[in-house]
Amino acid sequence: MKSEITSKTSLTAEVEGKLNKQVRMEGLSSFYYLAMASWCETKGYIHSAEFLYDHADEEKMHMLKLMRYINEAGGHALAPEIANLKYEYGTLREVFDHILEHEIAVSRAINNLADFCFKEKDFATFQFLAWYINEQREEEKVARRLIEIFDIIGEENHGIWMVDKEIGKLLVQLRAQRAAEAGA
Ligand code: OFO
Repeated sequence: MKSEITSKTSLTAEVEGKLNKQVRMEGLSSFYYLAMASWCETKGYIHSAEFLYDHADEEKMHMLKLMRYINEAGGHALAPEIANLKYEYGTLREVFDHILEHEIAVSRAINNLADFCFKEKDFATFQFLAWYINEQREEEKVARRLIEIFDIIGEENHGIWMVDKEIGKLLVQLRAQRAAEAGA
């Protein structure tokens, strides 16, 4: 149980509320990716499915990192409610177009959050968010690369199967990069 002194926090209610909003966005992201992974798997796009299942785990990690920060700072992280998922897609390309749009929206949300924390002089949270700013830059880069794969190979004839394979190769590269960063 928290004593009066340990329950004191420098986290303002407003910052806590906004961080919890971001927790929800990351949780939703994880489930968006899961829904897309499952759709891909049912259509036989096994490499894309693997890529998206992997990314669902990444998003869950983003959510947990925020939750742990809120609680450590004396706030209360709220596990998000998940609703209104999209389960059907017309094409594989539609899935990846959706991802780029979504990641751009997440980057904007993180930037607005960081801007708010800076103006509030909550420099600890501002500094904590630097990790997310870098992560979003990386995620947008990957999302653009995925779209390039479609544009370069094309989707006609066996093109879509090659696209799926290339997405699998990109996942191998990203996992190697992550392993290298973790070992650094
Ligand atoms: Fe959490 O980075 Fe994507 O959404």
